[in-house]
Amino acid sequence: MPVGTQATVKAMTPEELTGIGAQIILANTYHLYIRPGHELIRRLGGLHRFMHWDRPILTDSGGFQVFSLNELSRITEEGVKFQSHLDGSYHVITPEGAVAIQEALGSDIAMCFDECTPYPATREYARNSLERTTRWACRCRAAQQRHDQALFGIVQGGMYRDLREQSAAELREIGFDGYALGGLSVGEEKELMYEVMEYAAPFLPDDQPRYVMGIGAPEDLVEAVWHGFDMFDCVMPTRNARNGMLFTSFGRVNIKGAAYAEDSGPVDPECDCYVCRNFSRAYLRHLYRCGEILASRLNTYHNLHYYLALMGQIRQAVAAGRFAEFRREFYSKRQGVQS
Ligand code: PRF
Ligand code: ZN
Repeated sequence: MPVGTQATVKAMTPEELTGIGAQIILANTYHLYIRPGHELIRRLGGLHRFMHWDRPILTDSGGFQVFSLNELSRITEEGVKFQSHLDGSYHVITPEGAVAIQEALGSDIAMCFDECTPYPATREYARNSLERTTRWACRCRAAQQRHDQALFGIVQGGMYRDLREQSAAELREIGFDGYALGGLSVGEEKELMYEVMEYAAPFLPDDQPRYVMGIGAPEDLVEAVWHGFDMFDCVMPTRNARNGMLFTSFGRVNIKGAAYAEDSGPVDPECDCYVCRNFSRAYLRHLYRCGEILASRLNTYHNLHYYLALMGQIRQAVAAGRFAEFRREFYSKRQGVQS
């Protein structure tokens, strides 16, 4: 899912997104609640109409964003109290409030309001935080009024296997339309993140969507699918694009580099996107160095195309029963290059 935090996937029009095969995007409850306000979006016909996107939208519930954007947020059993990062005004988001906001936005998939356990966390901290997340999940389920919106539960429990198992079991008991792993990619080593994905996937139903929140690099998506996950979101393709970092089939390219000053080749010779068919590395480097708007547009277009094409190839490989082979090839191509 390309990330469209503020009701826009930065630098991309909806037509460009559908043109490269985006099936669903993610938007953020927290940001849209603060500005322009969920009631305004509801009055204007909901988020799909507001942003002119007619495919599915998943909204994250806001808990994670409150913490990552507000040093002064306070968590209580009731919910999270925080000051707006825009004007300093005080707000409270509760599980009921997070569901009501997501219903006003009219997203297709809403996420439960959770507490993202930081890393590292003691067992006791992680247990309290997961148990609160379960109570909040229960309140989210009870607060749902629209039944045309899916609601996903979020597994917490830090890096503790038994706590992840407890969290998943409690959420399954409540019953959700899909299940996410939260609390990953919070500063832990990649190997540890892969280990948690490996042991936690079997705790979740295999006939419902399994979603890892906030990942990742291309290799993280390959590993997550390998362990049984279906859905991901990450700002990496879009944010890195705006910083001049491009993803290719043989690793990462930093387009700022002097080595590309007179490079007439495409960013990725294996990519058939609009950017790679029409523009050279030298030109993209020039646009970036001049701070031109088109640099962000073209870099984002290529990176999202790369991610969506990668997921398309993964789906095909899985369907054909050759994903193990695909995974081996994926790594062998990237050998010896910066990844
Ligand atoms: N919870 C929610 N959103 C998230 C996360 C989480 O734990 C993460 C974890 N990195 C990303 N986005 N609600
Ligand atoms: Zn390309």
